Amino acid sequence: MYRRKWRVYSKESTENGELVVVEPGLEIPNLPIYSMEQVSKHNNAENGIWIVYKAGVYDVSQFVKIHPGGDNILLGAGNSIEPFWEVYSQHKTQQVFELLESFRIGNLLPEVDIEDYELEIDGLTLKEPIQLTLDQIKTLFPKHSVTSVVQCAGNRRDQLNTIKEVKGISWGVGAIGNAQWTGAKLVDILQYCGVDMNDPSIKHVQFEGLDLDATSTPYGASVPSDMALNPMNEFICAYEMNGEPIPADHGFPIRLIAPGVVGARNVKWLGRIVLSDEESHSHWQRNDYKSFPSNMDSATGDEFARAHSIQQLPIQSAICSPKDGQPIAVQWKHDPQSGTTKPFIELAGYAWSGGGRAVIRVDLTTDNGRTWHMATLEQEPNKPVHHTYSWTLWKIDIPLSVGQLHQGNTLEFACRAFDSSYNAQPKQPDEIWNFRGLLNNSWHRIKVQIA
Ligand code: HEM
Ligand SMILES: Nc1nc2c(c(=O)[nH]1)N[C@H]1C(S)=C(S)[C@@H](COP(=O)(O)O)O[C@H]1N2
Ligand SMILES: [Mo]
Repeated sequence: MYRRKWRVYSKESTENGELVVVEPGLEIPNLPIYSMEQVSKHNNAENGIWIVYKAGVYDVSQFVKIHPGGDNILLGAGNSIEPFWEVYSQHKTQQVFELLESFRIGNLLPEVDIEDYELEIDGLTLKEPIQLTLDQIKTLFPKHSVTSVVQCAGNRRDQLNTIKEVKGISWGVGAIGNAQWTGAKLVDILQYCGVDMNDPSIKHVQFEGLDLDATSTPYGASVPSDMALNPMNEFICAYEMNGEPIPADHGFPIRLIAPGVVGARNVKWLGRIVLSDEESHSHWQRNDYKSFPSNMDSATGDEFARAHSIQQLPIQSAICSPKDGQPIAVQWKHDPQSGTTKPFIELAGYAWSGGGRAVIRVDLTTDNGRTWHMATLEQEPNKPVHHTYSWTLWKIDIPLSVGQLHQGNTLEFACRAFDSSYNAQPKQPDEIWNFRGLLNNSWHRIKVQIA
């Protein structure tokens, strides 16, 4: 461990540095205040590496070189590390908290003032807009939890980029997350406000974020009302993510969770809900998040207007371990059939489908689809097969032959999944290519070398 003299900012700490309990990320009076925007610029060696934990801002530029978890720490560079520490929970110890506080440089500017926060509900069948405070949302309605994936339509865009350049961040397999979200059901809120949910003029439910884009327009999205207002679909105005207040980056204090629907409609920092006969006018609803044939390198306003907005996503799967290009160590295990030990390699990843369709099978191939091995699935129990919104984690031990084991030998794996409607993933990405690089759900392929 890193023995150094801690400067401990805990309320309980004493003058001589002997401490009782360190609670990390508390606001400390009189430290400099930084906005998330300022922090985000410190995400590289040149500007230094800052991270955020709760209300704390930390400069970890020196520590990143000796971090026991290696480069993983850079996932949080210029950003909040809270979601990562939920996963790598070995950080939640007094020693790590002390270490963290020793890098403290400031407090985070609270982006949304909870005292002033209001959610406005407006539009068709309402006489006038209605405002709810955070407290009302938390207390007036039953608390409902749903485990739901938020996946960007651009997840796995990197593969489309290798075919022909696409516009957008070149995401690998990581533009997806799965969490338990807790909050008030959208239908309960609307009912309380007096919305007539059976009125046929309501065709879309629009959602607005509190964040403004470069043109000072709020982020906006909409979902067709038959989807959003069906209680079986479990749309919620969430105030908790994995049992904690939602981290700032993921939508504090309220986020719309639209289970089974593309990430872009899961509006963070939710400020307004509008019942309407038309889709949101936001750029992201009308002129983006739509797919076109691969011969088109752009689309006109008319072409965008005619194209269908991405809502429920198609069946997706990916291999997360080992990583593409990573050298791998072969493992050996006892084979009860032959009574000998045999070589194998362990693969693991995720699978998920939109619209609530559960994953029913994940297959792996080592011979480009001639033969398949079925993976073991880890699934959320007790959810109806057409109302499952969590991802499925899968793993598999793939047997190798002794002839494959020589050092430097390259092995190629691909995975594909099926959902409860037996929707399948396309074999090739070129069938999917579109100029924004959206909806890539072709077989996920990795190449690894025997170490
Ligand atoms: C995005 C943020 C971070 C990620 C993803 C991350 C990831 C990891 C991983 C994967 C390990 C396990 C390494 C192993 O067991 O071989 C680890 C260990 C560790 N990390 Fe981090 N880390 C992050 C941020 C930080 C920060 C900011 C600190 C500084 C306080 C820190 C301190 C440590 C320490 C002390 C250990 C060793 C814990 C132990 O004794 O088991 N990490 N980290
Ligand atoms: N208010 C607001 N909500 C938003 C966005 C945004 O920019 N502003 N981005 C959307 C997009 S495109 C995605 S993929 C997800 C990402 O969610 P995450 O940051 O929790 O992973 O948030 C969605 N909700
Ligand atoms: Mo996205």
